[in-house]
Amino acid sequence: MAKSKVLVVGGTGYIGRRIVKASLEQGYPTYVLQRPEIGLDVDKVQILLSFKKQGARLVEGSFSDIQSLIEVVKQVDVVICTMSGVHFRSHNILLQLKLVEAIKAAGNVKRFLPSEFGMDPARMEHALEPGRVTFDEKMIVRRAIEEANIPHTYVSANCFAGYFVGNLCQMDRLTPPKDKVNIYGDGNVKAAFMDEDDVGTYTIKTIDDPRTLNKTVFLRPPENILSQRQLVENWEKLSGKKLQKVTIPQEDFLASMKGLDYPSQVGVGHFFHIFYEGCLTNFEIGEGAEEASRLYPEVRYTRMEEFLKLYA
Ligand code: GFR
Repeated sequence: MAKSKVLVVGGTGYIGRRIVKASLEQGYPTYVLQRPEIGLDVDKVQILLSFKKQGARLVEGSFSDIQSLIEVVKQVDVVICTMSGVHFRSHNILLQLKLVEAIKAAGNVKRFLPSEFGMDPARMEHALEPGRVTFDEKMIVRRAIEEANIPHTYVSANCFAGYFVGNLCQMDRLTPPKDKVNIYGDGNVKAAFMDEDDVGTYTIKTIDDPRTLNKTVFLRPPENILSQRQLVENWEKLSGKKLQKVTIPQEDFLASMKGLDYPSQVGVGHFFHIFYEGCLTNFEIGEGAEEASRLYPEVRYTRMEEFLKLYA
């Protein structure tokens, strides 16, 4: 069977570029959407050109021209969208409704992976304001996909290591703190962490796999289920230096939301659900879902101990 042709929408972004890389590495004919809105963003243009050099095909289309999207979608079998839903970058989750419309009109797409790659929004009905907007919007997109009967896979990638591990889960930085580390509650709640390249690898593994059709695939490999304290201990071993631990009680953490700008309030809500409530690990992966490392035991996923070495 010939390999599916894969289109990545959002291919220059933080996760999209790992997915393009994985698609090329795994030998898929890879198409990357090139939007005129890229304008003078020279970094994005150069990323696109480097993909082209590696064998990807750049295809032009705009979200303000549905016909152009339909023409692009008609050329491929699989569509993966990685449009950002992180508020301090950009948040365009609902723009995907246009893409859903185009996929529906084109009628040829065998699998659509919308922009998810975080917590499972179906499990976040109770989420706090204002952060819940992320999940509410992802659910609106899911509903549109399912109403249009589009074959799909939802990838729940949990915590990207670059945002959560390098900084030992601190919200004001992306590198390890030097002296003091804020610990959320007792610090023993388990979360799940993923190297971003592994997110790309597993995502591409799912696209031609009948076992993942119309399912949620959780990227939650057993050795990457860790508490914040385990991450901190890991770093202390690597750096040879003990950090001062400052316990943040739940009430204080939630109160800290007041007065912050909107993107930070969204972030506090998400961190609350992850590190106090344990929303990434307080359930079994059951009916209608799969876990990636069980499906693809051949993938040697990055352990966080190894990931943290980059920062030493
Ligand atoms: C883990 O799942 C998710 C994470 C998700 O489903 C949706 C969004 C996220 C966000 C996090 C919280 O908003 O992705 C990155 C992270 C963004 C963030 C990091 C926000 C505020 C911060 O101060 C921050 O510090 C590193």
